Amino acid sequence: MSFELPNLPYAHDALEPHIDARTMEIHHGKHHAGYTAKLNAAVEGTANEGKSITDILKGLDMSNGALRNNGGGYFNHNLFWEVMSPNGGGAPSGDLAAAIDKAYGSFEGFKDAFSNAAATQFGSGWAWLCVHKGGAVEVCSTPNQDNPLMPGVSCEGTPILGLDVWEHAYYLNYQNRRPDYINAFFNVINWDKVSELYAAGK
Ligand code: MN3
Repeated sequence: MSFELPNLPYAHDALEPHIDARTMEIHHGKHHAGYTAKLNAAVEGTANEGKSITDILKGLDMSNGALRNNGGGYFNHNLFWEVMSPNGGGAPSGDLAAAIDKAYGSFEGFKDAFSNAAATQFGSGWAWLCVHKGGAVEVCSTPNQDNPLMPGVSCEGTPILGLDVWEHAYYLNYQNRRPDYINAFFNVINWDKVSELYAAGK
C-alpha cells in the first residue's frame, strides 16, 4: 500500500485573496504530489513499507535524506491544507484557547510568537504550534521539510498548526513579502480543526 496525495478540502481559489489559486494549484498538484511520489519510492521495499507516516517520522533515521525530506514534505502539506479553510480566521476557543493563553499570555501574544518564528526561519522551512503530552502548547520552527515529530527536531511535540514558509508557498502573490503572507495566513486558519488536533494530541 502506498501513500496517496489527498484531495484539497476546498477549491484552489477558495482561499483567495489570502492565498491565490495558481499558487495552490502548483503547491498541491506539483510540490505535494512530488513529495508523495518520492516518499513512496523511498519506502518501497524497506522496513517502513506499510507503516503510517507518523510512525515513519517518529522512528526516522535522520541520516536518510530521501525519507526525511519527502516523508516530512508529505506529512507537512497534509497538515497544512487541513488547518486552512475559506471560513477560517478569528481566534480559537475552549481548551486550546486556554492553553495558548497560558503559554503566551493572550491570543495576540501567541500570534506575535508564531509570526516571529515564521518570519525568522532563515530560508525554507515551517512554523509550528505543537502540543505536548499534558496539553501545553509551544511555538517553534524547522528548516526544510523537518517536522517536530522527527527525533531531536525542534520542540518535539505533536504539530497541530503548520505554516509553510518556503518561497513556493507565497512568491507568486507576495514575492519577498513573507510578513504579509504570514499575516494573511491568520485569515484562513481553521481553528476548529486545530482544536480537534489539540484534543487528540494532548
Ligand atoms: Mn510547500
